Amino acid sequence: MGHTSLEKIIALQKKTPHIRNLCILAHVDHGKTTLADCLVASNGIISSRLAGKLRYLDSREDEQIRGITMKSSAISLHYTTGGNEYLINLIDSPGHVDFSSEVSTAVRLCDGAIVVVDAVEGVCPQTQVVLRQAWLENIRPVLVINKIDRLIVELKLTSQEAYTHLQKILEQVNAVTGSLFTSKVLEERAEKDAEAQSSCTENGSGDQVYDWSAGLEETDDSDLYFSPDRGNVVFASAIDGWGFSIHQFAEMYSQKMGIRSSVLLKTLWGDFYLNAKAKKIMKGAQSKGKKPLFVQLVLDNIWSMYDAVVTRRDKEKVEKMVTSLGLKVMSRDLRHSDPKVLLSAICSQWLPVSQAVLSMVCEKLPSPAEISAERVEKLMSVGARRFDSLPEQTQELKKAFLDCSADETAPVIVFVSKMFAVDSKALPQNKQRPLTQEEIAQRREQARQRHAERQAANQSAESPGAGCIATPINRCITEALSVKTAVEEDNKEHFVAFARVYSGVLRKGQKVFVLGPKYDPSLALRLPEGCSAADVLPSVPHMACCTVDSLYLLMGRELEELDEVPTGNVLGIGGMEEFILKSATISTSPSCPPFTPLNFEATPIVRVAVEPKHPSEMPKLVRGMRLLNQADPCAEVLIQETGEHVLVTAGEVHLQRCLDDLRERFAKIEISASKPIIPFRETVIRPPKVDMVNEDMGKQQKVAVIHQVKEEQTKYPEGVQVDSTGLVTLTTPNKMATVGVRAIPLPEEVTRLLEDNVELIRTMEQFSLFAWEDKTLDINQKILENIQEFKVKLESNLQGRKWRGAVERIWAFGPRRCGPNILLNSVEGYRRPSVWQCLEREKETEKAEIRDFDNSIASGFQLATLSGPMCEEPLMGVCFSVETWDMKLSAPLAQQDSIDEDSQTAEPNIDNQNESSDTHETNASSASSNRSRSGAEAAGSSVDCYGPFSGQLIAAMKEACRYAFQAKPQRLMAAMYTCEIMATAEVLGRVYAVLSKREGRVLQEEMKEGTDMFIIKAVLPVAESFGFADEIRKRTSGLASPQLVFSHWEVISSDPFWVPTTEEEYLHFGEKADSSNQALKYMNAVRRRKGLYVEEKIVEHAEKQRTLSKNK
Ligand SMILES: Nc1nc2c(ncn2[C@@H]2O[C@H](COP(=O)(O)OP(=O)(O)OP(=O)(O)O)[C@@H](O)[C@H]2O)c(=O)[nH]1
Ligand SMILES: [Mg+2]
Repeated sequence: MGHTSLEKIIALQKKTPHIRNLCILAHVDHGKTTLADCLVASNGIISSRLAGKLRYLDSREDEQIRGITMKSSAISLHYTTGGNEYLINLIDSPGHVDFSSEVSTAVRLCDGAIVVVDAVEGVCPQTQVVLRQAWLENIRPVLVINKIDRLIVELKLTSQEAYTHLQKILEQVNAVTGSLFTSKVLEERAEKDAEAQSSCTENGSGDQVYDWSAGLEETDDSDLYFSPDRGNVVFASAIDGWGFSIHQFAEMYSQKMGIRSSVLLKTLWGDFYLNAKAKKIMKGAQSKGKKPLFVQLVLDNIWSMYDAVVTRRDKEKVEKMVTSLGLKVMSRDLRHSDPKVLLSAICSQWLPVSQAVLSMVCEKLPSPAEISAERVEKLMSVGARRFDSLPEQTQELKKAFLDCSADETAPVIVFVSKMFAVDSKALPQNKQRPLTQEEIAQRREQARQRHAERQAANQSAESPGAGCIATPINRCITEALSVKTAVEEDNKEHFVAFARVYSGVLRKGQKVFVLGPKYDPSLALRLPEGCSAADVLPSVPHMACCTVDSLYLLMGRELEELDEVPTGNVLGIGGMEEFILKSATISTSPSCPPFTPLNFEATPIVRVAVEPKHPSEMPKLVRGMRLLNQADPCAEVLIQETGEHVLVTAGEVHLQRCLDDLRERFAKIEISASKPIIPFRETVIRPPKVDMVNEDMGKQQKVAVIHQVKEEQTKYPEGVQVDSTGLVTLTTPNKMATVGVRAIPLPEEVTRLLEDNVELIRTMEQFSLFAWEDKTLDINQKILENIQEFKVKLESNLQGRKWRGAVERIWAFGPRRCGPNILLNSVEGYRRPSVWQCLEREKETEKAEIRDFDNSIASGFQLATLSGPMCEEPLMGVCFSVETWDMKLSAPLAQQDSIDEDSQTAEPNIDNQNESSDTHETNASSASSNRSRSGAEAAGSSVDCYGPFSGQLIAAMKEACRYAFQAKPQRLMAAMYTCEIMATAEVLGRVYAVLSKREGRVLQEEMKEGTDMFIIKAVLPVAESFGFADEIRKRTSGLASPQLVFSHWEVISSDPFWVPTTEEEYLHFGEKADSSNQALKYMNAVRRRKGLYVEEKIVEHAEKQRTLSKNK
């Protein structure tokens, strides 16, 4: 370790008001890790010469090779300012979109953030994302505008131009903050209004006062914005080691010019200039054409330094400047052939960036003790639960958070945001330390003894006697065995929990409760009062008791062992892998709630199937995948029904990293990964008005009508009736029930609404389940309002005769009970409880009659929406309307079967929803099999030859949905990425070429102000995206590098089942028309992958062969 000793850090850890927990956030490549290097170098952990080159916190090999950060890592630094000593727990985070989940895990543990912005690129998509994340977690940001050197060296701006440019960047950043702030104020306003209204109605006063100020005027937002005069902005060039805030210059010039520093502070940034004659600072530099103070006193100095050192290499001038600044530069640096070396030697002394950044951090960011009540409540109230609906003991813990006390009596509360794997060799316990004199003596003694023993053994072996020989051999074997286990131990991955203490002191050997994300604090009421983790307690779901094994101080690549960690610190905890999967809450109090889940911005979308090269190594792969799942906050591993092991990642780069990790760390075997499995969705659309050659349908003569009619006839098996409007009627095999279902495409906005409100739908579903069991779920008032709003929006988007009253009649959402498809109850005379039950405050007066087997219909719908008929991909944007449902049942059977069902279904459903995603694939089917099994048991003797009735109904409903779906024009939906590409004018053409080759669509192109860069916004199908970033980079010689973010699903306009029917189409596409149908290609690829039947046309004519080979 550097010059700050471990003891010093341990002492600092106890001074909570002097701790700063912060992370560095930015868009990719804006210089986070380089900046962190400079800060780390200020503590002597690395040499300041290497700062910026080493990228110390990028400790993984692939991070160094690729030059991007992939994992967030923490380091503790020591800094003294104004006579106070501070402990700074710094977390460097990745900027690449694929790793944005790592940002979420870092932000949760911090109280503040350094947001870095590249002075040339300005605010980029990830900059906005990280600002939002910081906002959502209620942590305070400060700004570092980095890479100012690029303005001088690359863009060759004058100091005046640079000033204008910097102003623009500040405006951009503040605009993002401003919009976050406005939306929050409006939200709060709406909340207040709602409260006021309800109290109004309670009081019974009829008068209403309308207030149309939005509340923005009253709320003070001035301290939110970044402004150099407020001291929350640093201008820097991390690579050259310099950085400053205007405070430093204000101090400097107040001594030199005799102007008060407080005056300078206010005027150094802004439209002020120095009137030399009057010796006054005046306003209106711009209108009078004068140099602003900032340019004259600050930027010009830096510009002339660069000019002398880098551009003109004027030795004399440099020496003059160095002496006038009172700096010392080694002659070795003065003579160095690379002017950058000299530059950074001078600048890092003159304006050390670490000084500027760390003093800003200590001054402007809050200490852990200053945690706000708002943030605490947010952390404590999970999901839809209201803070005041939490049990009393739990609410009392809010005080512990706010006190942030390290007292013996304070409860321990720790949050683990992720688990990371370390080599067992890297653990401090296993590190080789220099031996002390005593230890050396001890070892010598042991060796001597062993030698003596061996000699004695040899002697006895020489003397005859069978029994004696056995002993040394035995010992050999046991020794060999123990060596082997030691080697295995050595290779084992250890997991360290990345955590922070929010209250109390966490000690080694302490007994604590580990609470999983799904733990319910009200369960603690069942436990004896005042119990601790050391007691023998009944088992509670999602709660475990364990002993803290080891505690670590995180020092970048190194870990240092600690005995205790007081409140407010970031730490590592060892030995938790058995108890924690990805994140958890650790506490000494069982009534501690689990923290709210992290806000993940990335959607895992890229899936590959992996298998070992040698099939015998399967168990190793399985184990490796399990470890990978634990070590990565965002990766998902699952086993599909087909038995494939699937890995789901956020993007291509993330995928590569996961595969490397599997190969080299977790499974340590050769593995092969399939091509990425591209997800699709299936949907139906309204009949299109034009055909494939853009001719109006219906006007032309159908040529291949005979062809089609033949197909239509074979499409439906016996027992299925389809009428001309698409209503499908299907009867169960025992002829007891008949359902009539129609598929209707949902308007696009509705699909989007459903997608955006998954959480609300989940809450509603949970409420219904609770109601089913005659329990109530207390839902947060705000969430209720959101549900209400969601309902209103749905109603306004479902207009027209077809949708009359549809919102009230919604039966279920699917698949998995929260997906973007709707089951509609259009059965005449059937009233069932609405999905909007939670909104109806009073219990409905007229109790709805739930028919028997209501659930089977919904289950059939869930199954049908989970995998569609085109290629067994989930459905999206489809409404299934049940129009008839006739039952011919003997009463006893129905009763028996359905009672059993009621009691059975509730349980698996709750589990299904909350289960971590690795079981998702099989959820719906297992739920249904559960149900049919229960049906079988219950029906007992009355089972007919077709199996249990509920099962039959589920199957019939599922089939009916599938046929109804097929009766409409079907389409595939492709997942789309959005990307922003920054490129110079020269390479613009090539970027467009790559985009159009991959079926991308440009949405927008604009010039970035003040630069010669263009920003292109485009959408691109995920299916075409693999290798896209690489291709763009190659074609533009690395000038443009796009980042792909999943954005939405889009209907592929071509019909996969299309065959040419009109003469025009024949002319255009030929009889087979298999050349142009992209949707068909996608569909068949998926079917082939899933081992489904693929209908392929046989080559009939020899001449067609030619086209085929050309296509290859
Ligand atoms: N010209 C210039 N280049 C810089 C500066 N700071 C960083 N760089 C360069 O920018 C590139 C990216 O720097 P990193 O520190 O790895 O960026 P990062 O933000 O950590 O990137 P990710 O972790 O991948 O998001 C490197 O090549 C650095 O040398 C700077 O002040 N000026
Ligand atoms: Mg980095």
